[in-house]
Amino acid sequence: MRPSILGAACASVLLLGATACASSQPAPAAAPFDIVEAGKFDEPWAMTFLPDGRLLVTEKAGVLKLVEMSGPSSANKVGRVSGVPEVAYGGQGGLGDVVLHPQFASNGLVYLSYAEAGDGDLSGAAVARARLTLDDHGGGSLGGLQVVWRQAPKVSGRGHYGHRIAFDQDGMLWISSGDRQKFDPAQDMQSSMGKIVRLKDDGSVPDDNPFASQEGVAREVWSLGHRNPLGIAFDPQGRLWAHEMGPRDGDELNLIVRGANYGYPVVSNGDHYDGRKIPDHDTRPEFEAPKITWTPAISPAGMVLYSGQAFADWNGDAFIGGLSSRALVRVEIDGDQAREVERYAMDNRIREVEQGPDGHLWLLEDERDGSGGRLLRLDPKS
Ligand SMILES: [Ca+2]
Ligand SMILES: [Ca+2]
Repeated sequence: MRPSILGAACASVLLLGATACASSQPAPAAAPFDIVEAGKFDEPWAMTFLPDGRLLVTEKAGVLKLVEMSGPSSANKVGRVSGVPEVAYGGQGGLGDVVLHPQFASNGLVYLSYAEAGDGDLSGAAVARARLTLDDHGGGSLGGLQVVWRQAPKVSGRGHYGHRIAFDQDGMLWISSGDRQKFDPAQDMQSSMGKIVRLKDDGSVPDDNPFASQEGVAREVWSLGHRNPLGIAFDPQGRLWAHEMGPRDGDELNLIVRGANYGYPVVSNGDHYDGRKIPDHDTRPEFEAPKITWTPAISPAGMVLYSGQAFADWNGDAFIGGLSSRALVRVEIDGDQAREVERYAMDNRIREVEQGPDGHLWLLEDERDGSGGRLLRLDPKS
């Protein structure tokens, strides 16, 4: 039986409906898992498991690591994969996401996102793919690197690259493209900033994209009006969920609808950091409203839709890492609605969430004051 999961704050507003409940914070939950430390990395950002159970981890400065799980965490062997493209490291920029091609087992293709330098101090997110070859010494190399997408245009600043990657069940490549802290480009169809992008696996634009009949950048756009989406994941029905950092408060979880406009920077349930108000979502119903908004912010980073057996009660739930909230957030999805049901306090900012081949949940902590970020495995309490 599922334990009672509604905290007092949530239950007290339950009569107001799911949305009101979702935007309040559940009481801290007692974790039904033990936390096992499985490694430590310099500014870790993302990870993905290989079919054989080994793990790729990106480090923001531009290093790709390979972890061989060999039982006790202290014995895990960590090697290096060479051939990573040069990254524009600084601020929020550097090496970002890592995902496998759906046919990785036969083609060996790995996709990486990163901040790419342009002229002067300009930079932009990029996604490249390359063939991974592993050696016998716990490391490997990337070959035949090919850039399949570039955020356009490159701009100044070092923030809000977004650049999370996911493949859908049809083998399409999806990229979240942050607004680079430039605001209005999120509404400009000739900028890829503040968009969710859908491409074929080689970076070409599918004919059935919602704006494929337009010119230029618009052709790659699936949805617009986003701020800084740092987590995207498909549910078992093939629907895409994406969270994004709000400005001051107003973090969002969105169900991504073909061609929809999510309203940033015209509307947000948060406001600007300098105190200027941004009209809330409910003032402009023509924009797609979030399924969850968080005030105070959780600073969402990383997300999986859980489908394992190790935590059988959690099948179909979304797990979201929290940076400022130093938490792992569990979200229940019911039809096209979603609500936060539990929040587990963690020691540190959580940057990335992944599901392992054994159904365990894995987390990467964010870098902490030059002492690295830990790789954590969550084991069900027996
Ligand atoms: Ca991942
Ligand atoms: Ca607002």
